Amino acid sequence: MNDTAPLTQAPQEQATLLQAPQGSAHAPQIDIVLDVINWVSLISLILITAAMLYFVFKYRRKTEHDETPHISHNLTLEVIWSVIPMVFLFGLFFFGYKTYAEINEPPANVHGAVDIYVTGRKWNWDFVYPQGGKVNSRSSLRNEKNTGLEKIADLAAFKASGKDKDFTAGDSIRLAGKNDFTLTDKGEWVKAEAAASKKLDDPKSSDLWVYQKTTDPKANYFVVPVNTPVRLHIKSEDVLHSFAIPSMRVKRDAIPGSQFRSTWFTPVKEGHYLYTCNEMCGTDHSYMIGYMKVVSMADYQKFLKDINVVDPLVAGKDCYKNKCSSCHSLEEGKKIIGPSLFNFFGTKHKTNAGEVAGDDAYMIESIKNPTAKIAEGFPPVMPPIAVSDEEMVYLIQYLKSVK
Ligand code: HEC
Ligand SMILES: [Cu+2]
Repeated sequence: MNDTAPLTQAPQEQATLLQAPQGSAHAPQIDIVLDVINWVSLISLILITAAMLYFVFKYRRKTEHDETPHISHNLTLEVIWSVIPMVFLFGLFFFGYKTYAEINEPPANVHGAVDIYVTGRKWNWDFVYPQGGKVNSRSSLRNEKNTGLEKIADLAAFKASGKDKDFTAGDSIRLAGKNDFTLTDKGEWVKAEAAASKKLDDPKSSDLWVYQKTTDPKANYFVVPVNTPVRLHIKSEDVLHSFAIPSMRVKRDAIPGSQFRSTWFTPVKEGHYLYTCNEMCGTDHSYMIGYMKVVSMADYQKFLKDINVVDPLVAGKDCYKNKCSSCHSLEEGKKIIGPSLFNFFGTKHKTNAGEVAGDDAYMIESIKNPTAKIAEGFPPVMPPIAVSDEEMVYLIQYLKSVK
């Protein structure tokens, strides 16, 4: 994987005036529906407007004594103009709905599919890989090696570091607290209006930083392999967000709570593709952006190794031992304070809210909001347990692996 390849060198198809490039296998299907709707709308608009203008002219009142003729209705005409568009619109609906349903309900068993857990918060995204490791829309590596932030005290030190060569006219930096500078087209750093450099400001930091350009894809990419089905499982930690990759023609709301919403696509071309938050979620909503990098399978494996600083099953086991094992055994039928979690997944569980399937959603709900449903025959004593999204992915994998 060539980390340093600038955006412009990526084999990225150009967007047209109306549409982002078709980056996923299902993109053409969606675009056909969209094109049909657009063309039909445009042609209808022209025909209806033309007919209207013609009739306005033809049937205008010609003398003071013109009387409007009495016309009640014409059954044949009315049936024709109702039924033909109806058949057409139903066809369009089914065609669109089929694709919509397909991409929002990823099948569970797709051979070789890649799963990524996407969590939005104000105002960045986490991408957790079940193989272990995480990428954030702010930093490309889990251990924050590559946050794009570096402490630099003043302009002289900044220039001495040679970092200024990476910036082009219009870019801003923040040095030593409130000292903001913008690069002019004459190549000079001038003191900037605070508002102008706001876009490169990290709300969490009052320290001495210089920021890498936010357009640098390596500062905020997540990586997927080409020609492989990718399942995204999306959720929010705080407010409503919406995760969208226009070129892949996918978009799914990120909803706070225990439920991951899924979507899937198969990227068909290597390159960089912009992702965005499509829900107005607060001040820095528009900076919840970054790039998805589509690479070869070999490069993808290499990327996984780069970010894989934990073994998911070991991390999952640690989480279980530290946070659950005092109340839940993993032996069949062995109760401690709560029920055994052996074979939790795939079986049904009796609760005060009826029978519930043992799936990821019920597991996450049990941990975050234990009193939502109480297991039959047990006291409602389980406290809500702080388990981060990343831990959750590992914990669930571990619990599934215990047989
Ligand atoms: C202080 C004890 C305690 C701890 C710690 C605890 N639980 Fe529980 N848990 C319970 C009790 C008691 C119940 C049954 C009552 C209920 O459903 O709330 C329960 C219920 C559950 C259920 C629902 C089981 C079913 O069959 O319906 C799940 C799933 C669960 N816990 C998972 C976990 C996980 C995972 C952890 C660790 C992150 C954990 N619990 C930590 C006490 C605990
Ligand atoms: Cu958002």
